[in-house]
Amino acid sequence: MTHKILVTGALGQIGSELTSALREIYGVENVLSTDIQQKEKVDDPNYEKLDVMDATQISDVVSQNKITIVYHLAAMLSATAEKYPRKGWDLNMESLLTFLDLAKDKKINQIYWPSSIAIFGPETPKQQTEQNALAIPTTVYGISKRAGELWCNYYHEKFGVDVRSIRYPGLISWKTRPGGGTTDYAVDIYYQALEEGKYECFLSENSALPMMYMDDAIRATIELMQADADKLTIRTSYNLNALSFTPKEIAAEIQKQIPDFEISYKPDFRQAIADSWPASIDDSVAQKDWGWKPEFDLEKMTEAMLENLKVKLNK
Ligand code: NAD
Ligand code: AKB
Repeated sequence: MTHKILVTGALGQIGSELTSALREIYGVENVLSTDIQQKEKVDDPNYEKLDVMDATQISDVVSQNKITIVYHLAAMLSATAEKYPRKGWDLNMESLLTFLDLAKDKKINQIYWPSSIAIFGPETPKQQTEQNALAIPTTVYGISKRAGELWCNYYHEKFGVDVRSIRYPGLISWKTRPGGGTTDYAVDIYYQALEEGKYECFLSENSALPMMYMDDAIRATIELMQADADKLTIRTSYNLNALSFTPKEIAAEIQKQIPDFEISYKPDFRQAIADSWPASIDDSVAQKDWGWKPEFDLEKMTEAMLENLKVKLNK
């Protein structure tokens, strides 16, 4: 059977790269990218404007295009959701429930929905945070992701919905800039290192957070979606590990290639968000269930980021 795939939030940091990766596997014609932008403004032969707050429009797009699998990425991230709590909750929750209901009614076969390390809170053990560690999030984003995970599990248990999820750490990429997250500093720092030779970080020098290079995240997503359903023991969302570093450590890695690069620190409201999250993640369940293994460490990622950004920025 040919898969017909819908990606929401496809113009975002993950969506832009996931759409290309899915199209390499399934063909451009079988992967419909959607986002809130007008069609005329988007250079993509298989794109449609789709507001995920519009359940009727979603249902129409799914039936008109005979969609079988949805990668639902549209969301509001941690820093922005702290500014617009109610809007963040509505966007992150309503849209997920719309897709879960479509799967319950057998209109689609499979859903991918990303969660985040943000589901954990200040009471969670910080180091090597386990799959089922205490998760009492204190951000709107974290609350919405934790609630979403529990809804996914509920729809799976109660209605047999095949919904799969990963708790991504902060994702680092060079193709599309991130939008409104607390881990965005770890992308901005590479741009500023090349463009300005210095960076003022909005987190303090020793704030360790779990992170991952985008290539690993895309591979993990596709591997999870292609895994045998009977191997999956987690239907909330899988912990996934790759890297853990502080602003000071990433700066030192950049200085290996740009010796004059300077970093300074001016923590803002995002510091409290970062302080409530784990510093590193235990992903032994994902390793055991579907063989997850990251490929990029801090050194390899920094080489890839600087090399690709030099070309992109003409440096
Ligand atoms: P992003 O902010 O880069 O992209 C989100 C996209 O959603 C944007 O293109 C935006 O235009 C679109 N969007 C917003 N409102 C919409 C609406 N009403 N209808 C349709 N589209 C709408 O986000 P991202 O970093 O690509 O994240 C994608 C998913 O992955 C989110 O669920 C996010 O919580 C999750 N996640 C991301 C990271 C990360 O580091 N990037 C980490 C953990 C989890
Ligand atoms: C954010 O910082 O909000 C995201 C995330 C870790 O979910 N990058």
